[in-house]
Amino acid sequence: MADSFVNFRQLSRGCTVILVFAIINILGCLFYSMGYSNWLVLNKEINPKPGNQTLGILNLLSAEDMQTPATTTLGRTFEKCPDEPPHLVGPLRVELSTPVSLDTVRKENPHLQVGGHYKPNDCIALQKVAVIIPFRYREEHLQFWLHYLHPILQRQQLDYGVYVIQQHGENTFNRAKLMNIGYNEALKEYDYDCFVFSDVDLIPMDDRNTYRCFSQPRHLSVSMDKFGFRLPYNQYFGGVSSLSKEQFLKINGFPNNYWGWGGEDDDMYNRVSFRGMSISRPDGQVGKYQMIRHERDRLNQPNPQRFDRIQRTRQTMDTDGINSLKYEVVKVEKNALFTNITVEVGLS
Ligand code: BGN
Repeated sequence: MADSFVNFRQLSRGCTVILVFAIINILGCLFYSMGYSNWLVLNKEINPKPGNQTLGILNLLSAEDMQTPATTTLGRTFEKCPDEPPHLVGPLRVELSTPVSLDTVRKENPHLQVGGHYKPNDCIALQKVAVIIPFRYREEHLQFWLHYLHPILQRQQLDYGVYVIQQHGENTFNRAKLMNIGYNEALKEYDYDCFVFSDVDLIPMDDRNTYRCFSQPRHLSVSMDKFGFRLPYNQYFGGVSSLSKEQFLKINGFPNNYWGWGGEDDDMYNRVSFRGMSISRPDGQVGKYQMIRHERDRLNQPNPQRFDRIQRTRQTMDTDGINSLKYEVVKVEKNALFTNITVEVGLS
């Protein structure tokens, strides 16, 4: 009885082993045939058809592959960047107590090209933007500006270049004329279609405030800490603004004859409204800015003529502007983070 019980157990163990072996074999065959067909699909995507390989990346895609949805890695290279850049983070913390060296900023931005240029490598930027900064004796501000702005502009997927226009010598500062010079010099280099004019001491506190152009001239710095995060007055157009090439030419650019602090931005507001355009603005959250605190510049005292000048914009704007601009370039330096153009703007 005990023997027959043992034999029966051995017999059933033998059957189980054979059954398991058979199942493994069947599964093996199934996996192999599916795996092979997958490999065929994969191989078709990676290796283009012979005869389509010669003319660069675009031609890696056959006519058949070009019709596949634009989600393929290769196809995406040639698409326009989206209207809403996907890597924006919204509100930003701006910390201005510890200075940042240019060397650190360089290391933080390994994808910049010489002269402070960048363009996205996975999509075609919607606009080509020159960022113009009028400048003199504000090295520490510029370091903060570059530290904060370069990463933001890259997240905004812009094809951009940064131009620092430095006024040579010790004459009274002329912010507006430096803006005109920046426009002119940037266009000598590249076919920009949009110009952002920014003071060096203004840092945006939200990266959704896109440094690009809109259907109307744009005022970007609408909500500055200095003014309690609101507009100081409705017509205020100072700080950071953007105009397309077409909008800029329509108003004959900036005035050239505002020497010293104040009024040139109000003249710009007048120019825009006299040409039948309006000002577009982001909302008060997106348009938040922190201003780097500083003393008034010794060579940029309030301009006593500004009150008269802004009364006469309508009469002066056609003859004073980009069409009457005169200056001399003293030096052009291209460094890793910006193009530095030193100019002689003349006397007040
Ligand atoms: C205004 C200045 C602007 C300046 C803002 C904010 C004038 C013109 C005479 C009324 N305008 O008063 O240039 O950007 O303050 O500081 O001074």
